[in-house]
Amino acid sequence: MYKTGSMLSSCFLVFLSVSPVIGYVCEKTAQICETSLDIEHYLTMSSHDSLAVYPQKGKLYKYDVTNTSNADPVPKENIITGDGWEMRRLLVVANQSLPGPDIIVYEGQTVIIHVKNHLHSDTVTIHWHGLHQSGTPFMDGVPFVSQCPIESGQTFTYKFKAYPPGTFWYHSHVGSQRVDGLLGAFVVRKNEPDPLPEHILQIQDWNHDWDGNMGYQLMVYGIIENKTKYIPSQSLDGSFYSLFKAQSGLINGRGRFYFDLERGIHNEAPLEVFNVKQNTSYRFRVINVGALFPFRVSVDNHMLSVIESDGYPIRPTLAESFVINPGERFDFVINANQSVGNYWIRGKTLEVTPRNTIAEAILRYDDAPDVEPTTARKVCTEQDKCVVINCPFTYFPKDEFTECIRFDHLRSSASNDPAPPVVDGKFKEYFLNFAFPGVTSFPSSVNGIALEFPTVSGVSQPQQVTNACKNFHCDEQKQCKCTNALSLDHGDTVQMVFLNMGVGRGWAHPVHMHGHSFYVLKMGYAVYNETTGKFLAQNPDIDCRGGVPLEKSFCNTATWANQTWLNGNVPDLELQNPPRKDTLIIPSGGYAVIRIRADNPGLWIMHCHIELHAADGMAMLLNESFDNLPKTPKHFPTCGDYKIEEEEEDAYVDSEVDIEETISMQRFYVIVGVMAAVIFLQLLVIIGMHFSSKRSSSSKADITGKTNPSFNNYYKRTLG
Ligand SMILES: [Cu+2]
Repeated sequence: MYKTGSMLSSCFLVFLSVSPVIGYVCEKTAQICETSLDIEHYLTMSSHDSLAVYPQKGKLYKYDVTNTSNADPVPKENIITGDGWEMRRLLVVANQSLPGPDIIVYEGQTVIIHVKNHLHSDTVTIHWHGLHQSGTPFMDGVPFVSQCPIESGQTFTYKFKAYPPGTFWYHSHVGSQRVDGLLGAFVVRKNEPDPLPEHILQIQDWNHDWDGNMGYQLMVYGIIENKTKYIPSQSLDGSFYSLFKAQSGLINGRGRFYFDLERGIHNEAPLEVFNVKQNTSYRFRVINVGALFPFRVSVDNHMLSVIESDGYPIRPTLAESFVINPGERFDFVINANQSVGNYWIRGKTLEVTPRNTIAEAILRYDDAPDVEPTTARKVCTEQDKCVVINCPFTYFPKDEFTECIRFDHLRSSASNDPAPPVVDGKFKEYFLNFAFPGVTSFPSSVNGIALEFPTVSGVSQPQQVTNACKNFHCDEQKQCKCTNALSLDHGDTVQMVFLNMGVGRGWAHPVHMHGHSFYVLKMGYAVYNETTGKFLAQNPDIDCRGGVPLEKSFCNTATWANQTWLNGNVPDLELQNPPRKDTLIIPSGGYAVIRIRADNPGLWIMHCHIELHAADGMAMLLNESFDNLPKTPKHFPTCGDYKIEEEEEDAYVDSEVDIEETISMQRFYVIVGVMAAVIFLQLLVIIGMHFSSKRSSSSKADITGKTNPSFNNYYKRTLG
């Protein structure tokens, strides 16, 4: 059914050395890389052969095995374990695996991926997170923005250029379907000689009971368990996490459920193992594919040299650990310079109360025994402090002897990639507040506006987009729900100030922009207590306005407190070596100044990458260079609402009359026909009687009438 043949022969499928997933690696010299993703429902802790399995001592056994000492374990490669919870959970996955197959291609190749929706009842789309889709905005995989959703049974073929090089991933962009497991790594390798050997590490929070839709409903209506309301946990700085309840953490789809984290009692589910050779350096490509929680990632006994984020290089920075938020990627290098053995790879959320969640995997040196590590995490002391990259706040509590290198402290290592400059008449600045402003209700929004998605493919059916915000009265202290789009003119330098301020702050948001990797010029953080690290006040650089005191302001129409900072005159902008990102954490009470050059015509969504916030409306569209939109491919699918308008209703009623008339005419003809038939039969009877009276004097041949002109004439007169 798919065009495989010569295309696929230029590529090959491999078992990646560490991953249980069959991945796709395109041959370096190929121009076209073609593969497919089959989207299906699937269950954790089961396979077609074993039906259901349970974990014990890092192995899996078929459900009916009662004595594991004389039974063969079930190979874990074919089983999505999640956290090993035996009650199976419904997933939506690609190619029956979690994460889905790694897709690895080289810079500049043309990628063709056939996505077939085998789900019985849900639509899908696949977004290629971090790829710019220059010239192909209709391949960005966002339902009702870049395409119509792929319906059950349909196949949609994505085709785009692999650019830029770096660590990316793919995931569903439909509702909160990503939480159900439809995700995987997408790596664009550089065409460079002798790259380091590499591993892909996908980390995520995990709830073994709920699918994405259930999680969303519980966010809206509250999580009540055992007649007790679930209280969101808090970060070190006092900001809150949302209502996705993580029971466990996974690395490459594997984790274990801790019955008692303090005492280390868990369900013995198998973990992911990364194999390394002693005295060799490895590149780890780390992706947070989770729903909500940031993870602090470390490797026991090994320092990490962080070299890249979101596909763009940063000056190598040594650290004990780094923090990675949903949607972000960090690449680090480690040198396997310790004694041969097993070492814990740890991911830990930044929750302080009332719980925290850990993800674990094993770094195993060649020739080390197949046992679990017994290593311990680095102890941070006054003399030997731990350094953490990408803190979403400024200080750890003083007694933790841990120092932050925030993202705004990092610099690009690219030699010639300065920020787009301010050009007279071609510079625009926007203040965008990602928050939950409100008095009685607190919708996820940007500047108080929750995004209402179009009901058509926005990029290819732009004239049919209704509910544009210009038809609504959105304002300083109001909430709105509409199709919120910011129009960007071609070639402009666009400076955006992402905020997390006003009455709706209190939760940090990882903001993701499609179609671009923006330049991070400056970040402003909240004011904190330097000893405890706790939040004191929001950053004073921003004037939230709104005509009300700050503690009541929705911060929907913010500006610089110092008006001389307008027109690109913000002090201390890093213009020469700004690092680039497509996903950046905006801490509660803080801001980030970013720039893009509007050189990629398209309709791009920009949203919080916390799944439930995005699904609830914390998103907006960038309508970039509308006049220069690339032409959509021939026969590109269209979709939309169907509503009966007033005139059409009349037409519908008229057509009903027509139908009735048609029916009555048909009845008339039937009645006439029946009457004619009756008359004809009566005539036949009369003629029959006439002929039978003559039969004695004429031949049999006359019965046909052929030789009897009087019969023929009579016949003609009657029915002619
Ligand atoms: Cu958010």
